[in-house]
Amino acid sequence: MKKTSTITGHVDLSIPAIVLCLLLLLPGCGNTKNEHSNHPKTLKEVLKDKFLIGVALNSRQSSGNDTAAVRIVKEHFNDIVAENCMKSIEIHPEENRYNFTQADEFVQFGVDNNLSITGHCLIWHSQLPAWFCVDENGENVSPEVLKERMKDHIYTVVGRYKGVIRGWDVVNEAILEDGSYRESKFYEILGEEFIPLAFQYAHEADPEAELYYNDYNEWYPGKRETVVRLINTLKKRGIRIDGIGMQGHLGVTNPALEAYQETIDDYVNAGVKVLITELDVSPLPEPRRIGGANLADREAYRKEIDPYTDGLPEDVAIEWNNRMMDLFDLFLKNSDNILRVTMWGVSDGDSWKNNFPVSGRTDYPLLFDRDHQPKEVVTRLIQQLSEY
Ligand code: 9MR
Repeated sequence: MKKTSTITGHVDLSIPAIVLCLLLLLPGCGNTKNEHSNHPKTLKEVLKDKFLIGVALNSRQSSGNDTAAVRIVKEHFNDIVAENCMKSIEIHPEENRYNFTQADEFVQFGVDNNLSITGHCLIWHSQLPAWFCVDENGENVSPEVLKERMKDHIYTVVGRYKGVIRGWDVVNEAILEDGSYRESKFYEILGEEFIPLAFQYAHEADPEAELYYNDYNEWYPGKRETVVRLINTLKKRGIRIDGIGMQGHLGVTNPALEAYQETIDDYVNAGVKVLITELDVSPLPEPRRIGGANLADREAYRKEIDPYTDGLPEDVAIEWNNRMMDLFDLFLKNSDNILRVTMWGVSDGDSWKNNFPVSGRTDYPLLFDRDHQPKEVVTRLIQQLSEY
């Protein structure tokens, strides 16, 4: 766009110009020396030298229809991930049919708004289309066939967004809390080898893309030991892995921050970076204190475990804000080793937590409330980091 300029060579003190000059003399108005005028006001500004600050988008957001959420995304975040539309059931519903409509729209949203883009997720036992691991009789396919299918899926999806998507959750949630492998179809047919294969295919499809393993509840010692073993195996075999995604589906007291720190340390010592993914902190009672996101761990609705339908009492809101602040303090302390922190949704009304582990509750797990207003922790973070 061309800049407009005047070439008359004299200053024309018309009325608007005089008004402008007077305004410039008012304290804090256009005065570059004013000590507050240049202070950053958004999360992405204050965190820019620390780590990327990301958010998951649903398709109403990446299509631009949810304008209130889009305003927040553009203002505060610099990385996006698709909450659902890149999962295999959505993007590859039948063996010979891909559906890129929503994924393309999501990626375009990122490109148009100059955001870094995370791909989620390539190989996951859940939201997996029925055809993927079985033949026409419903029997498991052979290891060779499954390898071909995985390769085709990964080559096609990663290849389509090559050079545009910064990094991929290559494998999601393959390891259980006790450190054993989840008995998924992938594991049943290929054993542990399905994970190195998936990383290898993803690297072949886009050699520049960062590659991550993503899971929840990694502070369980058994689980993180197996994740560390996996990192070692990949590294020993020269297969690229950049980071471990630590899903943050947390409660206000569970888990302890020490366990979180130990997990970060273990991963960093194994030679990878950490990504805090899928962050949401629920202040609601945890019926069974299992934590995490295993979709099978559901609980029936009871009024007494849905106590805040009319809003969050002040003491609970204070506890929630303090917990989120403590978590961000921990992330900031580890910022040399953390590539990104991603919220799993824009505002409370969007969150999957309203339906997990109990359907139909009113939850408050995200940084922006149902009216799209920032919670106190957002203001505190911006203030604290601006003062450095
Ligand atoms: O937030 C997602 C929700 O809308 C879907 O219904 C659900 C279905 O599996 O997946 C949710 O996202 C999951 C993410 O992709 C992987 N980790 C756990 C997340 C919460 O279930």
